[in-house]
Amino acid sequence: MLESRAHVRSVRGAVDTVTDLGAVIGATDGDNTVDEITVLGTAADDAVSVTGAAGAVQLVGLASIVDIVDAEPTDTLTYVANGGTDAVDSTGLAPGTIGFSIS
Ligand SMILES: [Ca+2]
Ligand SMILES: [Ca+2]
Repeated sequence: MLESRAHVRSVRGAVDTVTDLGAVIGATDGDNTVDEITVLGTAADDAVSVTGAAGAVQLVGLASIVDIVDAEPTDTLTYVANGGTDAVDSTGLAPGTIGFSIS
């Protein structure tokens, strides 16, 4: 739940948000459970870029930068366009980092 609150704050404010999906905050490995992160775009046209590798994922292009650490391949990151004609570039996301989808 803490992760969800952090996420909501990330799309409403202008402060970078780090979401740690590890079992222990500050540790460097995953928690072996499925974590689902949803990032909401704005109602306007957004240009979003997702990059990452080795458990670290970054989504830029919105009011704030969303950083995810300790991600596992079974975790998911869903980007919701939320209206407008959005451009999403995930070519910088290494395969097996996190399950990324666009909704
Ligand atoms: Ca996980
Ligand atoms: Ca949008």
